[in-house]
Amino acid sequence: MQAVVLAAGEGTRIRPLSAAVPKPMLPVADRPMAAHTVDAAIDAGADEVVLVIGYEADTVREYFGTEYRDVPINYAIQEEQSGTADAVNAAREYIDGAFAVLNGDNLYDPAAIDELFERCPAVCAVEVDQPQNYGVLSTTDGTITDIVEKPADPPTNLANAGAYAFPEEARAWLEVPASERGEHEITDVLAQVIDEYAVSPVTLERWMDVGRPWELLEANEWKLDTLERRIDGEVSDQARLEGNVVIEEGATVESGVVIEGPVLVRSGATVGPNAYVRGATLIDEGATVGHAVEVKNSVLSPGATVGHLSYVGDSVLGRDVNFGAGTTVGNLRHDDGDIKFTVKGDRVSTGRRKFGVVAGDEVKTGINTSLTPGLKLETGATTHPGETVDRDR
Ligand code: TTP
Repeated sequence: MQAVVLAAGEGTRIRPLSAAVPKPMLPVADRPMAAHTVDAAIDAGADEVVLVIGYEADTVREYFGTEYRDVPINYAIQEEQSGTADAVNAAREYIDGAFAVLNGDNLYDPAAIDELFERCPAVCAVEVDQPQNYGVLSTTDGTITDIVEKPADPPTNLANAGAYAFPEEARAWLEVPASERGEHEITDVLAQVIDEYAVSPVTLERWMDVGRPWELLEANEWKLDTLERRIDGEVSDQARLEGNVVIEEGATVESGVVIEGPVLVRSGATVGPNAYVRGATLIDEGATVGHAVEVKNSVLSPGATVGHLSYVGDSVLGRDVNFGAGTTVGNLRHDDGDIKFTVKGDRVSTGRRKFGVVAGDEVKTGINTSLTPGLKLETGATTHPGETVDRDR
């Protein structure tokens, strides 16, 4: 079966992290997010992958190339993001048999993708508490009979998880009219497949749709925890590594460092001396965690530097960020309330008691900067020495 993976989106809700990298290429543990999806498809037996690309397309092309894990990769360009059916339609020239459609910004449990491929025509479903916020699937005798978008009175608690295995005939059904919100939706293609075929639901044990910055942290919490302990880098005898810790070849951990997994330190990164890293943290390629720095439950993108005497908790730091000595991130409100964050101009709850800051690429903080919880620093933003920053900039 062929797999069409949608990766044309910018990810406007995850800005500024998507300023130079499309959301599906943001790091989740040891790979870009979309690579988890492509790997799951290949493990399930995909013999060709078509990546639908658009925003910052070259980043995707450079990573996957024309062959990835011995499977041919093709690219379809979606010029304008006018919906998921339109995205799959952009890949139509490559489709010549049954095909799967997966989202490059979703994380699926890989066993379910195996089952999806086996049971084609099939769709992945996930049990949710509030089905009225999703596309809801109705089933009779183990077959899907209907899909309704965001129903006020949901017939089941089975939400559509956006992973489909379609018969070849569906290739001719990709040109659907625009929906009420003006997009050509893949769910309208699914509705036709449901009319013509017995479509099986495949229940996912675990699934994530990564849309907003704190969901990138949660994606890393999930996938870092699946890594097996491996120490290939240079680690001082005076360092202590506990639990699920991966130190890649070419990474350095100096003396006095304590790391409590799950933590991944990627090639070219350095930690220490005397640093404390804990709780689902990714220190990506070439990043630096220096002397007397504590990093907890965070993502440090390639080249990010937290050089000295700083605290970073529950935060995402973009590429080549530089935190000056003494930069301290607040990640908890005194009233213990959920931390809010600005998404496309609106303050929304992250649902998290602990959340720090999101710093776009090349942000630089002056020495002794204090950053309040839920702060967004745009690409290239700077702070003065000694400043307390409590408004996005
Ligand atoms: P979304 O998460 O709805 O869109 P997005 O990725 O652009 O993010 P945001 O809403 O924050 O701007 O998209 C779901 C998936 O489908 C994702 O993998 C991107 C992909 N997609 C396309 O490839 N083309 C499209 O026209 C649309 C709407 C989505």
